[in-house]
Amino acid sequence: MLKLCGFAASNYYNKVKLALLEKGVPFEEVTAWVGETDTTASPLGKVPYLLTDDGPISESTVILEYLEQRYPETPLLPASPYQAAKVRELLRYIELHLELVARNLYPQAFFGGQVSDGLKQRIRPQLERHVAAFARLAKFGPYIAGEQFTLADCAAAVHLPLVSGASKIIYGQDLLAALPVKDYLQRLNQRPAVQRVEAERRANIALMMARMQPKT
Ligand SMILES: N[C@@H](CCC(=O)N[C@@H](CS)C(=O)NCC(=O)O)C(=O)O
Repeated sequence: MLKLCGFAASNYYNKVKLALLEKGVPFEEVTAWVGETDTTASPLGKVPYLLTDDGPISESTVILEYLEQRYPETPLLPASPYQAAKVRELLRYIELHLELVARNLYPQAFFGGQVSDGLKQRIRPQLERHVAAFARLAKFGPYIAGEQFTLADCAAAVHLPLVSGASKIIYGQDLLAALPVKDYLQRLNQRPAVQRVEAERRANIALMMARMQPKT
């Protein structure tokens, strides 16, 4: 049985969890908080990582690709090499050009920390440019890459709400507001797998916050 290691408040963890649920691949969840991970499985100590019969794998998108190859039933990539590349392109844009840039804002937006005004000013134009580029690729028709639910939706479902939320909190403006992201996320939320991931995420956030409180 596959073991997905990490914690359910993590968006990277949830991207993989959503793919596993959508594909109907059986798996167990093993809680590994940051600082408590197995560095032989995830050398940088990041989550998620996956334990397979052949050994461990780290890096969420590498895990997604492994799952596609290892469990080809219920594919989350189109059969056409070109269309599959377009899904991977969108997935990369979401992770690299939206999530990783917006992530600079998360310490203040979500974790009670502070981000310098200089950093906020540098991130905003970058994020605006990346959102405009993402808008040229995203289809929302009805899924992010077109007619099929794909790996790019697994990424969009977990990363886009944080990009919206962080920009709204830090800049007073949701930088994704011009795109039909809200309707799209509502559509995704009708899927049982997305509902489960979201419910377990909320429950785990409460647990994570309680762990972060200084002990008196
Ligand atoms: N590129 C990694 C990023 C994973 C990641 O940053 N996970 C966060 C939790 S959401 C983490 O483990 N942070 C702790 C750290 O970076 O040391 C992936 O795609 O799996």
